[in-house]
Amino acid sequence: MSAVEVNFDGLVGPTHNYGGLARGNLASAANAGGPSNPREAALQGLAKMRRLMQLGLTQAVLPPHERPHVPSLRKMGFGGSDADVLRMAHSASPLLLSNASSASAMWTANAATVTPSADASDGRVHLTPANLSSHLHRSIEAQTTTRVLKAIFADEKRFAVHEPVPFAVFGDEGAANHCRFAKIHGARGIELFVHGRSALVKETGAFPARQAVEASHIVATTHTLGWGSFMLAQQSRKAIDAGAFHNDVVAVSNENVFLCHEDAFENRAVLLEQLVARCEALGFRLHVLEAKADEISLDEAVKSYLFNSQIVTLPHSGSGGGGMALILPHEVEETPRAKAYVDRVLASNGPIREAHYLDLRQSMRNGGGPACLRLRVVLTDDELSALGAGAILDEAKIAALEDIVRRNYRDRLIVADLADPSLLDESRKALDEIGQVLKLGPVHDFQRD
Ligand code: SUG
Repeated sequence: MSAVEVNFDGLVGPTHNYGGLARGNLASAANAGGPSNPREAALQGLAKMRRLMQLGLTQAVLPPHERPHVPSLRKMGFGGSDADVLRMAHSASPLLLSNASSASAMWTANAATVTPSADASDGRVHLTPANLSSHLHRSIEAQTTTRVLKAIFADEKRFAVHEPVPFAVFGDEGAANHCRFAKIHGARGIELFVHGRSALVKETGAFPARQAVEASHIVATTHTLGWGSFMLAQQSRKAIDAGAFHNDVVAVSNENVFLCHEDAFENRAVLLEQLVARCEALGFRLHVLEAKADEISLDEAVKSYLFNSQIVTLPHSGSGGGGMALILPHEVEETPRAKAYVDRVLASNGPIREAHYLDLRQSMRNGGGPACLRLRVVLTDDELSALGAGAILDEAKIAALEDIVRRNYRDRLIVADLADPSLLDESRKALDEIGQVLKLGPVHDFQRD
């Protein structure tokens, strides 16, 4: 079946800030409390979307969420007007307000896990919004994400948008811990669900392992994947403790290509052997482009975000036979051994032929690279034309979003600004305008009251 991969990037929100909230995410910790530039952040993200469109790819966007999230603060017992809620939350605990104010929904690799219809036994596209229960500031994303996905993937004959994984103890971080391999996007593939721990076993290690194997299993079975269509793998403790809080910091796949670090997984040799065999059974050879630990250390991988690149199949060369491009952050160019690795991949005459380096520094400072910023959804032509809302981008929509950002977003924000009621008003105005461009309907709580 012919199908394309659509990247749904998260639009950076008007309150993008550096709260230092994410444990095990070294960039988030290093930049805690520093000033952010939401306008620049959003424009950098939109420039990436435009660049992918210029490469001939189908690009879509998901909206920012309301932040500070007043309904969450009200649930915590703060009352009165919205301005009162902000003021009281700030004086009670700036950290609490900060948790209700992260623009983290921008990293849509954590919005959901997606199974294309080619893999699912019931022939539908399945989406499970991530519960993100490992961190308070992210756990409040699931409800709005579910509404947004239901607005876009509304046609229940073709799409199934499930509820997030139940039981907070079963932490699910979405597609950041999910890889898919197939001869071409539209063919039946094998899906790899990566976890860091079992929710039933006491954790050890410097940093939390966010994804529970129980959550991965629930998502795989809910998506009607039969035993032959998915595998489970464990992130290595070494990688998590080096700052790979999601597997997409040390591994990325596209069709028949797997780019990963040697220390990404526990039992790596067995995993790779089984994966190669499964791909062979589906009729294609898997190209494993593994970076050895002595070529690139885990520290260099985490610092540069080499493996958080996007690998995209370029339409002009047709899927499967080659012609892929890497979309990388500038930080890779600035890390000599990571850049040398990319150059070797390009020179190897394999499927990856091009590398594009982009400036995503505002997002990178919070630990979000190119791959974090996008949710991949493989869609057939029929599914593409059945999408609700107007999330698929064209040049006019990108220009309209840039205009909204330039008019409404601030160019400097520090955590103390989050208590400012006028920031909330500005943000809601921007969200209303974005919703109109994307024809989303009332997905935010403030639009539904
Ligand atoms: O969950 N950072 C995010 C970055 C997510 C990146 N996504 C993927 N790897 N797919 C996180 O750690 C920091 C927010 C703050 O500190 O204010 C944050 O949540």
